[in-house]
Amino acid sequence: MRIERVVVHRAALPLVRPFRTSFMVELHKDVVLVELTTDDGVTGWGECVAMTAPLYSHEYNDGAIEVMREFLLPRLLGVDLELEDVPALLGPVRGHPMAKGALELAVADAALRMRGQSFASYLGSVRDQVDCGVSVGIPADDSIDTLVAEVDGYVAEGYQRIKLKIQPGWDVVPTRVIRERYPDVPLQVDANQAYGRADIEHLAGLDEFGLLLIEQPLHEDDVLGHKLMAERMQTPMCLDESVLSAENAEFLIDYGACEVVNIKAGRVGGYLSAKAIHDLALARSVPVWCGGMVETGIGRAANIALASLPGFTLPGDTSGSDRFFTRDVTEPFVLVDGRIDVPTGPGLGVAPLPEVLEELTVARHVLA
Ligand code: OSB
Ligand code: MG
Repeated sequence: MRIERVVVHRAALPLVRPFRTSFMVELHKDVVLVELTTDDGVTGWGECVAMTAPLYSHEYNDGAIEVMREFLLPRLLGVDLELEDVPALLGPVRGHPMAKGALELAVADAALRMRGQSFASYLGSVRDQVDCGVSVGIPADDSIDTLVAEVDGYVAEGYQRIKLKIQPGWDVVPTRVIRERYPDVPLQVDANQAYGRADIEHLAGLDEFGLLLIEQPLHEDDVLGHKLMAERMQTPMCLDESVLSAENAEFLIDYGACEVVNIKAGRVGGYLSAKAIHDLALARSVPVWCGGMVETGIGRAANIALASLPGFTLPGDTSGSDRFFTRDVTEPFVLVDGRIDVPTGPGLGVAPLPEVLEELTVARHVLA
């Protein structure tokens, strides 16, 4: 296939409630969707999971669009393209995994629609539904009551695992409250790098709650700190921001800094790289789960397909569309009995609803 046209759609999706982490408060999801058309007239969609500002990682949406236009797309245009060639073609451009991943996903959707194959089947899916967890932000009003009400709602909806966002001053106490209220619910915490090595003893206080894992407590570069903390704590050490490729995942695991991997395709340059990390972890019996970046139905469809691979043995941040949005840009993904059906249609199996996209779009960029 050859790429004929690429349009980026930027939309602002209101969130059902503010999403607060140790690094930011999000009120609207800043959506970047890539629409790619091939010489056969087939359309593929991808989603860039960067945010407005470079606070989770170095990428941000204005920069990602610029990098796609100036440096990435020119490497794909005019080439008779196979999906599997995309990582090598984009490889010479250093970094910018989320921008690369968005283009790779649009190529994958188009290529698989042409073949009539679902993304899940292409990746090596072994299940028709995936077990779903939910990521619970820090309450905007710092109130335990607000947290409890939100968690009560998710437990009642059937989520199979709760992840609490933590930060200094919001860690052991809220975790204890939720653990005492729900003694058996699978529970984990995510700090998004908010702590330092001096906090290891304090965070070891989380061990009494029988958590599934603690996610990215220290700076992404502090590999030794994560290893020391993994040795000090019983709670398994899970890395998110530190894991950037299959090569560094292998190092982090073998070094002893990473006992569980949060796999996010955007963070590692796309779904082919995500699958390589899955394969490596599976070979080493390291559990993985599918992370999320508050995706619309486009990225959510791809994540649910990824989460249906055999090594994804822990519930992911693959919540229903209504966890974040009153109206998704695609048909919504709906939680049933704590699970979501893996899309079976060709490619991603979903596409933006034209009227919804039209209504929510704030800017359009024709890149090619
Ligand atoms: O660290 O996992 C994270 C959302 C935005 C940026 C980083 C993270 C998150 C989440 C998951 O916690 C959100 C989701 O359910 O999509
Ligand atoms: Mg995380």
